[in-house]
Amino acid sequence: MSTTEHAPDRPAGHALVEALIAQGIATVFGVPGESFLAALDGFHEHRDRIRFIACRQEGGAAFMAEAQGKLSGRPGVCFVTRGPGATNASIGLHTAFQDSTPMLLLIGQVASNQRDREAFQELDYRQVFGPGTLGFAKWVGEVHDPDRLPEYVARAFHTALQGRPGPVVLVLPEDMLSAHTAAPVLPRVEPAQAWPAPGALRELRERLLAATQPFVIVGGSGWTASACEAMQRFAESWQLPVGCAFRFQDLFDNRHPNYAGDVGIGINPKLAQRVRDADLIVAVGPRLGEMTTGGYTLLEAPRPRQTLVHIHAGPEELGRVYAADLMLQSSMACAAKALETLAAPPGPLPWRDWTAAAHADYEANLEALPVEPLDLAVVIKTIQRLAPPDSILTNGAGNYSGWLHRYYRHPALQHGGRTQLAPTAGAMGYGVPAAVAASLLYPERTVINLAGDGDFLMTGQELATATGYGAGMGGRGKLISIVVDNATYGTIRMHQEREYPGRVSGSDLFNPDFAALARAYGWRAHSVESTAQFEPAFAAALADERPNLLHLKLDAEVSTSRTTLSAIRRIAQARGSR
Ligand SMILES: Cc1ncc(C[n+]2csc(CCOP(=O)(O)OP(=O)(O)O)c2C)c(N)n1
Ligand SMILES: [Mg+2]
Repeated sequence: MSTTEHAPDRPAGHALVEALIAQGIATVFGVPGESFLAALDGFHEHRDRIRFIACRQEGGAAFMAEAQGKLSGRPGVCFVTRGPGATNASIGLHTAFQDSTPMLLLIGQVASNQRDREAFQELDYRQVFGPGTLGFAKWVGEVHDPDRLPEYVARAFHTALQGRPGPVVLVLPEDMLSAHTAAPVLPRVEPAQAWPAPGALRELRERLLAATQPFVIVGGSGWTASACEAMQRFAESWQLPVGCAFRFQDLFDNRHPNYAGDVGIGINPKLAQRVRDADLIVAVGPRLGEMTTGGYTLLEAPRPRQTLVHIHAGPEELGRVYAADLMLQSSMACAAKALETLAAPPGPLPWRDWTAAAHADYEANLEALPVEPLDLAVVIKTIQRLAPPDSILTNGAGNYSGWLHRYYRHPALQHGGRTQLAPTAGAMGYGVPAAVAASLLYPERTVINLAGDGDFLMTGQELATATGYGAGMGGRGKLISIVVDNATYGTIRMHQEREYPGRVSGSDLFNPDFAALARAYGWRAHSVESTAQFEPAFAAALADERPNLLHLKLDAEVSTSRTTLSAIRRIAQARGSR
């Protein structure tokens, strides 16, 4: 969209909405507040081009915007009111920060002539969300001059997208939003892309040629479908094994013969050993956080035993934790294209068997001993078999997610976008709002949420948002939430049994009848207590014209896809409890 020299005089709240439209935003998630009525009026004014989805809690709204950022690669937008609204939304900001997701949080602020009095719900957002390397936001801007609003919005989009993507906050005093301006909006922002330096690429090639057991880890944000394709061609020509960083499993085709598995929580022990045994790690995009590095042990911080090549879009990430042997600052789109131009020597490379063994280990890890009466491995494999291949899978935090990550095989990111929406920040409550957002944004895609019983009730009220806006209704794409109810905060119980065996404290849960709860929200629902009951219930959900919830009752004893609670307790007791 081109800018005009002069825009008609209108409230800044309308200009704000025009600026969002100019950035390609057609959906904003939020909870309304009296602090931004002039902007709400702007959404009404431009309702044929943009919609404001009214959510039921700002935590859900912020997760939806974060999911929008993950799916589209452009900043997802969340709009909330001051104080209580902003603090509720903070979980989504934190997730976007840790997950490097572009996102914009708009906050209505007290009127300028009330500032600094601790006026009603007043907070100083530059202090609360103030930028830092361990923070909530890359930038917090407060707009005081309505004529400069377009400048702030354009800067917000640039900042969210460039380098390491992440969340930004714009604070909007209510009198500024209702003041008039004739300022034209600025055109759509495209991020500047950094390319790897040619000398560094030559050095990377030399390091590859010197390796005997190389290993590639892909992760982080800023990937495109063509970057993933280029990455695959690089892996093929150099015959490299590729693992995906924690919750970035959709960056490399999980069926590809070079795929080695996900380097995350509950990692295949053989894969963990392979990462340790590698002599060269090429990390393309991940920031190599605690979950991807097995608590900084698979790669020891700050100086790993393996030779480390770290490629990241943000210069501030390079050298922050790991003293890599070679660092390349590049966006993923450019890095992958550059990597595929590296000419590999002809014929089989010395590590060809190492790569084949990595994939064989991955395949073997898909096998599981049967579990009675309800087998989550079979549940995930059934989802895979019946759901369309471009389905979007969402989850929050909890042991239940381990089965999804272990058994679900994601395709590589395609032109339709990502197929995995999961918080690397480990925020419970993420999966339901992420699924609702995905379903609203891509009504033709099937969206499947897997939630724990603890996880689900943190944001389950967003089922009402789905119903209210027709998510997963009538169209081709379905919306299904699968609640794994083990009547416990199972992950915490697992840690308790390991550290304080037999001393359960604070982790038991009383649960509602989740199927009845879903029906009350206008969803259809099924209760599943055995493996045999799952497939017909899931097939019915896939055939339905309404969103469906499947309530799965699991024994708390089934702790993870690898172990049981009593086994954890036995080992801890043998070790001697504290
Ligand atoms: C917002 C938030 N609060 C607390 C935690 C700590 N936490 C991590 S997993 C977990 C339990 C999850 O329980 P549930 O959803 O029932 O899944 P389960 O582990 O039982 O499969 C908790 C409390 C967290 N990660 N996020
Ligand atoms: Mg649970």
